[in-house]
Amino acid sequence: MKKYCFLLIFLCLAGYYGQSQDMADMWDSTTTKNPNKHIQWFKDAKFGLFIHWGLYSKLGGTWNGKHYYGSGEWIMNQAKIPVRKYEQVAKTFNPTHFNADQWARLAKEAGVKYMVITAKHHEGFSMFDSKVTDYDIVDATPYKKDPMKSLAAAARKRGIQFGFYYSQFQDWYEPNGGRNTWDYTESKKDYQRYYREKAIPQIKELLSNYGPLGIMWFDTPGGMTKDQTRAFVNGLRKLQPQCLFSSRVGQGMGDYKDFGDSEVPPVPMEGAWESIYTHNDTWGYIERDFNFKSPKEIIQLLATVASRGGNLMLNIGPDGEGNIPYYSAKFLKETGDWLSVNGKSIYGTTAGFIPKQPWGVTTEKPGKLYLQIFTRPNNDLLLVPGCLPQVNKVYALDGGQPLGFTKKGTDLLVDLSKLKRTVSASTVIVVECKGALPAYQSQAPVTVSAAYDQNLIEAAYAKVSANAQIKSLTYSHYYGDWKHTTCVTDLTDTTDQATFTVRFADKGDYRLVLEYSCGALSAGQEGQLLIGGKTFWYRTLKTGEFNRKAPLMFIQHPVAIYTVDKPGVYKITIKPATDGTPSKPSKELFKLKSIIAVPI
Ligand code: FHN
Repeated sequence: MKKYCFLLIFLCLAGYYGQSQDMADMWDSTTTKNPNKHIQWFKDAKFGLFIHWGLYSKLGGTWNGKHYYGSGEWIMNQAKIPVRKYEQVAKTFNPTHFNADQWARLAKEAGVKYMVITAKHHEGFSMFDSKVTDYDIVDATPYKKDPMKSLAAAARKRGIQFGFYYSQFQDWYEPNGGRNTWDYTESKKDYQRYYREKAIPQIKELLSNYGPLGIMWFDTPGGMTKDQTRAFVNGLRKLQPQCLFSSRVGQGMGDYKDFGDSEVPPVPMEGAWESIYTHNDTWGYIERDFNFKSPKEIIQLLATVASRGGNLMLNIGPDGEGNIPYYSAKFLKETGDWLSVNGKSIYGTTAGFIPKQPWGVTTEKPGKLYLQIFTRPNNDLLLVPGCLPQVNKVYALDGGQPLGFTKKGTDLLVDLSKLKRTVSASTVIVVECKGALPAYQSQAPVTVSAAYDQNLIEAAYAKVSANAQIKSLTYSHYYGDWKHTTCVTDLTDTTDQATFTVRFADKGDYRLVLEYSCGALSAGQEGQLLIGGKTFWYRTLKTGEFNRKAPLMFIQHPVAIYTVDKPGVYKITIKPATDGTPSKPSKELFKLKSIIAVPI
């Protein structure tokens, strides 16, 4: 039953994921029905470490004195550096500070269960000892050693699955590799020759010389038909049948789905999948990028991804000397400290059956529901909606403090007053039950309560009508640091509506704030918010245009104060106030990210 609920959600989101995003979209949903028999370790792992390390790490985002912003590993492409100049960087690449043991120890302390490192990124340089080319770390640099050998061994020694990232199509060094248009003419390239002469032999080396690999992490597929991709996959699989292939091998193949960079599905998703984020805004090292996610952000992201059934692989970018950025090491260790106490609520769990609540998210194991509390309720009474089977015991995971609870209808109310007020990114409460937990409650109303400073009613929970859609919008702040925000779009005519089913748990007055993005053409239009038979009017405010290559700005626009006389389930509808006319067609009202309900 549970399985079908997930499938239903998956199908509902088909439009959401149907648009062209990163290559990650090409994952075959049949994999969920016919999974690779070696997938279980991956599904249980939940937390992985991604490492981008190459010649670009030496450049750190600067070429010829000019600073480049965005993703450091793209500097060759951004600055259109000719191959013959770029290859000179290898002569200065001497990462004497690299210490495989230190890196693996950090990974262990961070609590990751797998590690994936760039063997060859789009720049074309091999960070391993390759007999296929001399453009590799052993032959072309003063370092002359193969760091991948020692890293694979050090990771394995600590029980961490080891894997390689390999850019199988984009190779800006090779005349026949994909996407170097500044040195070579794309139309003259023979991609098959590139696959035959470099990519396939090198991937074979990786699969043959580094022991049992957990993952081959492909990226940005291209230049192969579906049949060619199948032959490519089948040929490589023979070398290490247990090694999982990521969905970015392309053409709907792969053993698990990778979402776009920095993307999490807004609700649980069936099958094995992974969200990939980088610690700051770049994948490869940039010396000017200090936007490191705090331990709190990492932990809450990890718990959120786990609550939807997936893994988080978090990237770090060591520099050209082999140093891991100070804040990456520090914040990863702090994440590991939290995991060492609360790991049971993450590793080996599946998605929680309760949708996101104002206090946080849930994960589960048979007979156990883990409440990940990001925000403690002001009244210390935690409302857990959703028809739990017989509850035997409720306690804090850290320290085991038993907590009082009562059942009220289909709700469980947990008394947190005995719980010490400690600072934690997520305080985990365990609810032990007798019997199976229910299936994911996709139809449950969004909870709003006066016990929180604010309550988010997110676009993903809308029911849309007519032409309105729920879409994941992809954009970037710097070059390549993709962001994704789920919004209701195409609210153009009065029949295009977004309706949210909301349960107000407490009576009182609530300020309703619309969080939206609005371009110049949409600004100044009138919209309505309908609730409990009342209509509230507003005029949209300009924030800026939606453009994949620029930040998508959102405004928080208070539009109503509504008095909830009686706790219960209410509908909130957002729609344009008027239809267009043939002479003055209406425009999309805005791109709605959320309604924020603020108790006043
Ligand atoms: O273009 C690459 C990018 O440099 C980085 O490696 C990311 C990581 O997922 N993958 C590609 C873009 O999706």
